[in-house]
Amino acid sequence: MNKTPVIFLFWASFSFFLTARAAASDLPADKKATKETVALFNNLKKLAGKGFMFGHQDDLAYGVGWKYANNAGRSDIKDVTGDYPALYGWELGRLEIDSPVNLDSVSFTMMQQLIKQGYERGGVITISWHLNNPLTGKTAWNPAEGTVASILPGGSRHEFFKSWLDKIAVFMNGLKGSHGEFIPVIFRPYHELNGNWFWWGGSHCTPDEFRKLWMFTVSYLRDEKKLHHLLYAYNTDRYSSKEEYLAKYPGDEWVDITGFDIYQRNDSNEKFSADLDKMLTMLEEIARERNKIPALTEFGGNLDDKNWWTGTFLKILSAHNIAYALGWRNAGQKANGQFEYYVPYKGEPTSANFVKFYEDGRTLFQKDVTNEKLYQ
Ligand code: BMA
Repeated sequence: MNKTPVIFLFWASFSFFLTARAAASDLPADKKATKETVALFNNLKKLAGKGFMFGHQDDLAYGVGWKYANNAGRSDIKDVTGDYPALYGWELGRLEIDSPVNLDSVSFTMMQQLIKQGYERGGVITISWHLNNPLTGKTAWNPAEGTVASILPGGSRHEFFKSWLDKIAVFMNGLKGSHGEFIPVIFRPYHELNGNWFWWGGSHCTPDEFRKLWMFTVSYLRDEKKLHHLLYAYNTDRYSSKEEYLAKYPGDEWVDITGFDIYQRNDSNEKFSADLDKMLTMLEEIARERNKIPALTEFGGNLDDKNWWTGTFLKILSAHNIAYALGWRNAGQKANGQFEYYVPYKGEPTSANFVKFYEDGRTLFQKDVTNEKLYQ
């Protein structure tokens, strides 16, 4: 008997399977995403095998002991390494109430310019949104019961909430590169969604309400406002199981990046390392199973240890394949007396160790990603 037809059939169905998979993995949640956004999506996936991008929140706006104004071009990361981060985090909280500056006093006009600078250097932009409570008018940290239900379609605050998303759309539409193309943005709304501190978090809404909020937000921005330069990042805080991570997950067609936030606070390096390692392992499994990009969407370590960057953080991250890690903001001395920073600044005790971290082949900074041409 001639076996060729059987082999051919097998081969044909196998290659169809491969093509279908590749096609499915080519496009983000927005099937009409601009070509730069699609390129970023695919390049971030590839990047996860080479190393991870180092990111910093508000990096170009201020650092410890300085504010933008007359310090154009400055960055705490650049002061220490001579290079900028690969990823820039920005924050839109209070844009929704027409404030000219965000909740951390960064002017939105300036933010748009700085986003453009980072992008023109080949860097990546991610934006979070600590939006006020749309039911009470208080801050994001006011978890009044019923807030999420009130802004869903049919809810008493739904139309009002749409006016907030309209303002997000105006801001995003203002992000253009020098050739008139939209600057791709990794948008990260409703973050730390399993924690109880924000009005959208934890027990303050049901899984169904959260999913509806997520899907409404994505479809409103994408289909109504026609924004096609956003990738969507779903992110929890620390979590203990894949079930917990996915409890409010809206579905693969609504998400591009899967991440979580982690702060070491008073944990020993051993405990922090074990926790981080365990969560990254689960995150990578989730991302692999769902064809998403795994990322550490916010982190903060214990910088009392001078060797934390290579001795603790890099040791764990080297054993994993995530696309990026975003260090939170270097606020410095705050009005409430707290001294807040998460990455080194000139003269800070972990700086020398951070240079070693920078020099390691697995960490990617601005010069590395400029070479990667992530938008092509
Ligand atoms: C928190 C702190 C606050 C800040 C908020 C939003 O973790 O850094 O100072 O206002 O994030 O950026």
